[in-house]
Amino acid sequence: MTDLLESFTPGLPEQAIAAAPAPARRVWRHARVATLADADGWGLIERGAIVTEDARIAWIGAEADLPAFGKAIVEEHDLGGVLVTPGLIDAHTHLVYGGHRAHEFEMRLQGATYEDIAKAGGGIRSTVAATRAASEEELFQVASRRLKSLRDGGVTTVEVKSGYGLSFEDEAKCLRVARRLGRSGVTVRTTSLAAHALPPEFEGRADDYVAAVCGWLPQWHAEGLVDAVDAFCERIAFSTTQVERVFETAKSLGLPVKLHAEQLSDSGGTELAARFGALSCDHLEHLSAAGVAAMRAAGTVAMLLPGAYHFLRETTLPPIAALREAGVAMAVSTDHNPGTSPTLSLPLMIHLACVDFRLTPEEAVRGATVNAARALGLADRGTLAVARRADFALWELEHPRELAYWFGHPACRRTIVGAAD
Ligand code: DI6
Ligand code: FE
Repeated sequence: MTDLLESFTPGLPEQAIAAAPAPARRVWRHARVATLADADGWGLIERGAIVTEDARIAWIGAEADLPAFGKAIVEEHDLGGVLVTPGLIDAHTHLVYGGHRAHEFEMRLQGATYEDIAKAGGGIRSTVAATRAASEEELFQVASRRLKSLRDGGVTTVEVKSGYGLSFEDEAKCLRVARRLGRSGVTVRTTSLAAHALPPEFEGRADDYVAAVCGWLPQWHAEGLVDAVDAFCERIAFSTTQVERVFETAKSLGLPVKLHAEQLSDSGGTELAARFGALSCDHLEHLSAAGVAAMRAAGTVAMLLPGAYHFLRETTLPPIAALREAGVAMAVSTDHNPGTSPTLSLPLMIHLACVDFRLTPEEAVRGATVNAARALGLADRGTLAVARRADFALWELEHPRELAYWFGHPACRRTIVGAAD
């Protein structure tokens, strides 16, 4: 098998330089390709090839049908028969934070609940204290390592939420870190989750905090720090009325919204989010039939987070059958965060989505590709097709169903972002 790094030819041949700005055209041959390009099925191409031009796919099909590009090909890669899928998309993470909460995990194993710990001043607030105490550089260093782990598991696009700063400057600090992470190659979409928890200085003044967040959002937006707006709608966090104010501000700025909804109880957040045309509603363990109908009507993606379900030892499942029946697109992400889902493996979430939530392997893989792209409002990725982003993951596997089968194995051989690194 040709080693991809070794086969990379630094510098362009003279003719290519003379022809600049011709695109860097690469051919990736000898691969079993799962395109996911049709509405159903894996879209398998047994002995496939992909031609990329810069960061886009220019041609994809059976290697036997490869057009003759001649000298226009600047690099050729023999993939040695590996499985190629669209790069995975982790569309719900809280990647930027200080410290960790292993001690709370121990407390929960001894019987304390997540809500008990939150009410006693632990939980999100303890991570807020650690995040405020950390410098921007420190946060960047730890978050970079986390991002590398995600990428080692096949991820080429990731959403990163703020939500552990909870002040104007600390939220901005986390969003800047997220933006900087996006310069590493992996695409990063940033989300403001300032309405995640009530910071201690606003104790007993939730409405005032929400008003402050509504004042801060336009400033973060003006600095180019925010791609979307999220909130935690829950009895231990913010009410639908408060979330509505945050969403009104987002709307006035032209920013899409999404919502942590019905995770611990049914608070009706989903219906509210659907009214604002939310990209996704996330968690959904306690989603009602009315919530499913609202999501269907709005075309909102159901973001399933089996890591948090597992880690909190939840017993109420999201209404998967009803979502499927209604034709609501289901996505799967890590929800990486220090309190409820400290995982950095999206393939492991694909496995849990099958075993615990009863998704089929194809549904789960679509959840981490096609539907995750939709949950981020990104139409240019999630499948392998002409004109899409040339973001792939290469797997030491024979068939994509194995992504759901093996668990805890590092099967990803390499990710390719924008056709190169
Ligand atoms: N739901 C979650 O699962 C995370 N945030 C949220 O709104 C948990 C965040 C944490 O416990 O630190
Ligand atoms: Fe979350």
